[in-house]
Amino acid sequence: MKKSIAVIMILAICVLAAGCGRSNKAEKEQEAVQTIAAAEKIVVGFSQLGAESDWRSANSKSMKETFTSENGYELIFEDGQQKQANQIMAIRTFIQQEVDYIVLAPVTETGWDTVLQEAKDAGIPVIIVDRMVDVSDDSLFTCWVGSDFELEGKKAAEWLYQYTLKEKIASEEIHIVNIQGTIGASSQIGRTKGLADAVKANGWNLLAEVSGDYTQAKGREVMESFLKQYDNINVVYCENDNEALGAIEAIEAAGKTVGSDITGGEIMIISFDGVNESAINYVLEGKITCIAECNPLHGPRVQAIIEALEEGKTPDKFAYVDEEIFSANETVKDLTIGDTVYPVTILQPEDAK
Ligand code: GZL
Repeated sequence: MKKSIAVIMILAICVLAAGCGRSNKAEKEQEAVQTIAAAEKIVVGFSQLGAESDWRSANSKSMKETFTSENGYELIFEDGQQKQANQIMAIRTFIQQEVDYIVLAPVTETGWDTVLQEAKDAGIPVIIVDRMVDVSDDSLFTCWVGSDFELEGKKAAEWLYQYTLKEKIASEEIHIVNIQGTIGASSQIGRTKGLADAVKANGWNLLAEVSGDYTQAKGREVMESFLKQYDNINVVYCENDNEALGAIEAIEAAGKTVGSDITGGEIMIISFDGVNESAINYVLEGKITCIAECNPLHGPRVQAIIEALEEGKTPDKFAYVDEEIFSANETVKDLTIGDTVYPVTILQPEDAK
């Protein structure tokens, strides 16, 4: 609730209470106390894009655990079910409710200008979390916090390149398929570009790219289709762990083996996120060769932005999250991308979930 309205309500209740009988006065004063309590809460309207993956569930959990009443917030959580129209409707509802802040986890990058302009006209700051929005005017949102998805893709592709060097696998022997994320999502755009640039630079054979929409079911379906079309796949680049789990189901159902022994006929699985417990265990078992981390715990990061704004400070417009790359295969110890060296985190048996 907007504090200004709450203050007026409190004053009105106190005036009314003064003119009432004893019992009624107590009720009015209790009402004033409740109104004060409500007035002190910072109301956050959060438009979450969906519940398509373990990453998304962890992201929602982080937001709900952060924006609690005990922490001084009232969280209004709306699940967009992976549809932009639902998210736009949620934002318009938040505007009507006069929330103090709008947080948006956008399903795709485009199509937000109009509704973000409405939020700006209503004087409500908008914080973008996770994926990016592609708008004509950056003043339509206050801040963004999330991952460098192209860097995630570069890390995954560079791990594969370093592996081929150390194992003396010729570039022309790499036959790769990409199970993409939701088309138009920043995470899909960045991870797909990271691979595409490496394919071009290294001369790998990219057989096909199809969206698995970040779900396990679609990931399995896409992999089944790839296996019917191609008999020489030896690397599967999955743009999240849920797709990787689906791909592994399809590969094993086809009587093939996943692993890092490409020249021995195994199919290598490369993935993103590192949230799904089965995926972490698969890394330890060697079924998934490496995972580029994508950290979902944005609740405290968004809270820090809101607290800064409440104090009249100007937080950074863009805040990128530091992330690792995980493997149990010790062939590649670190990656150099640009001027930065990224150590590979080698998972140990005690990391099992
Ligand atoms: C990445 C996020 C992606 C995850 C998927 O920040 O947008 O969406 O990689 C999730 O698991 O569905």
